[in-house]
Amino acid sequence: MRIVDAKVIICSPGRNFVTLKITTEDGLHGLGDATLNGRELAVASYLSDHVIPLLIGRDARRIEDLWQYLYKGAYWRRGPVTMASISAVDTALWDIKGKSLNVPVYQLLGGASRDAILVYGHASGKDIDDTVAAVAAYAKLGYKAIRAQSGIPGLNSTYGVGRGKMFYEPAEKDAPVEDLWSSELYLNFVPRLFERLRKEFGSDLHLLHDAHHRLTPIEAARLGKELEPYHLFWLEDPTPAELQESFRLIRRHTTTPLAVGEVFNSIFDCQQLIQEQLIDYIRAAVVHAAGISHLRKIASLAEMYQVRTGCHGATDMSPVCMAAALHFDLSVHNFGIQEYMHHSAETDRVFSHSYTFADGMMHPGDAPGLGVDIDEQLASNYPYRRAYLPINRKLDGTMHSW
Ligand code: EZ4
Ligand code: CO
Repeated sequence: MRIVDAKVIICSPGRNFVTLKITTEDGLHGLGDATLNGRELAVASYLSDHVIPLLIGRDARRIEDLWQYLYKGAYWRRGPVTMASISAVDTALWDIKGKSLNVPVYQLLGGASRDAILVYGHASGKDIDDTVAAVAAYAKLGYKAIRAQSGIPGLNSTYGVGRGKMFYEPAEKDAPVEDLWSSELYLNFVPRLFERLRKEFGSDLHLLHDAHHRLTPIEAARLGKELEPYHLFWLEDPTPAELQESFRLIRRHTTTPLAVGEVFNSIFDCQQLIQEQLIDYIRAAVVHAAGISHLRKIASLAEMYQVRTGCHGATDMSPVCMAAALHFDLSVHNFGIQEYMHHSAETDRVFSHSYTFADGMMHPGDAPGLGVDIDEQLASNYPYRRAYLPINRKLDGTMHSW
């Protein structure tokens, strides 16, 4: 089953997406997401200029061999641009394999390990009252797990406080927005938010929070400790994870479960975190961690150490990535939770999909392959628009992690 065509489709139905479409001599096609938020065209070029010429004429059935060919064959290993490109190829080939055998991808991955997939939604507000109302709205929609982020008095804008109703979209046109940050104000505020949320919603609702890489290890330890009475499902990205051993310090001080890994692109980024049991959930995503094939290897390592999966699923993971994630989530034994942020109506029109949401749970559907397609004609009405993620500065102007 030879690959006869491959092309990159760049579109912006509300936000930018980079999609790889691979076609075989049998007339089947498969899709892979290659979106790297704020750096989309670098991946598109890597695919068009370097990867696609290598794909034409190859056997689409040899998924693992093609993965290794693109990984080992580049000599320059890893990095978000390379790994997002490999992911797009890998995901598209799983899609094709499913279609050629007439089964949904999860059946190729060992079949369903559960009936449905627990997902969490994103509630945010400008202050505590607003955030309480947003959490209530999500609970009313049936969500059993909700991430809560709130504006902080004294800071003009805060990570995770959305503009849309059902999603949070940080990328802005033309130039990066500049946020202001104070760990002191944040640390004094967040425990009060969760004290109130537990008071309002009781103990059964799963509550999550994202610190978005902003704290030092000892600050993160303090936050984890002070949040213990409110039993978070997880505290996400408490400190940047380039230094994996820094999580030892956090771990020594708190039993609040930790989730890390949305910016990871390989198993080597989380090897120490998993093997030393420094985290509870690994957040690597299909699109950024080199596809379904590589993410399954990460999950297998994690399974040995009782670390569960919690894939990144913000709006910059396209519906193609979302579908791939749901097939992965349904099949893998040590699944924990899946992030789910609604896409805009325009995005859903461009990318039709078979996955569904009901009562706080999702299912990828039983269409052959991934169960997602792209309307290229419609997509062409939404040309690429340059957009950047925000940057973050401390109150004295020092650059800080966003
Ligand atoms: O900042 O997807 O948990 N979700 C997140 C997201 C990320 C964006 C980056 O592209 O942290 O909001
Ligand atoms: Co996050």
